Amino acid sequence: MQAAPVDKPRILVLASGSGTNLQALIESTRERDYPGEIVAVGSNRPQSFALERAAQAGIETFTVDHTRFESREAFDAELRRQMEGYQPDLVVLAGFMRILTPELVRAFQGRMLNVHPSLLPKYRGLNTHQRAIEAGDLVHGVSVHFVTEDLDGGPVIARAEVEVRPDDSPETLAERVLQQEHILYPIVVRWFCEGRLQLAGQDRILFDGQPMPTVMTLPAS
Ligand code: NHR
Ligand code: GAR
Repeated sequence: MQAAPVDKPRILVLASGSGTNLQALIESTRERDYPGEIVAVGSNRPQSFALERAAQAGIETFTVDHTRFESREAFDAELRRQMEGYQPDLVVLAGFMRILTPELVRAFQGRMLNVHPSLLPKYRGLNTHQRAIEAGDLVHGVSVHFVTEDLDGGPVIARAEVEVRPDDSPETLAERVLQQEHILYPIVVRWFCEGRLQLAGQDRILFDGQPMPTVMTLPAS
C-alpha cells in the first residue's frame, strides 16, 4: 500500500545577487524524496541573476523593486503581500540585501532563515570579510540563523569555519566562505524541512525538541 501523499513544506527564497546559494538549494531539493519544495524566488533587484537561475529551474519568480517605493514600510508591505501569496512554510534569505521591518519579520517569525558571511556573533552587517581581515582574525566563516527583528542577531543554528590566509583579500576570502555556505545552508534547510528545528521565543533553538547546548560548527578543513 502506498502512503498517503503529504504536503511538503513550501520554501520561498529571497535573493538580491548572483544566487549561488539559491543554486545550491535548488540542487539539494532535487535529491530524491527531498522533504520540501522551492515554490518561488523573489528579489528586490530586477537584474538579480538569482531570478534567471530560478526561471531556468522552472520555479516561479517575482520582483519587488525597492527603488520604486517611498519608504521601507511601503516596500515591505508589498513584499509581504507577494510572499504571502505563495503560502510559504519557510522563507530562506540567500544573499538578500534589504533590512526587513519588524512587521514583516514577525509575520514569518520562526519560519525565516538567513545565511550570514561571518562567525556570528562577530561582524553583523556588511563588509564582513574586510572586517575579519582588518581585525587580523585567523579564522572566519559563515553562520545560518533564524531571522528575528534584531539584525543578524537571531539565534545561530550552525556555522562553518574558514581559515584566513596571510595573502587573502576580501574577495579571495569571500570565495572560500561562499563554498562553505553552499555546503552548510542546504544542510540546515533540510533540517528545517524535516521538522527538526524550532525557534523558541526570540533566542532559543530546539533541535529534535531539545535545546541546543552549543552552536554546531564545522571546523576549517
Ligand atoms: N532583516 C531583519 N529584520 N533581521 C535580519 O537578521 C536580517 C534582515 C534582512 C536581511 C541579511 C543580512 C546579512 O546577512 C538580513 C538579515 C542587508 C543589510 C543592509 O545593511 C544588513 C544585513 C543583512 C542584509 N542593507 C542595506 C539596507 O539599507 C542595503 C545594502 C544594499 O542594498 O547593498 O537595507 O548580512
Ligand atoms: C553570500 O556570501 C551571502 O552570505 C551574503 O551575500 C552573498 C550572496 O551570494 N549575504 C549578505 O551579505 C547579506 N547581507 P549569492 O547571491 O551568490 O548566494
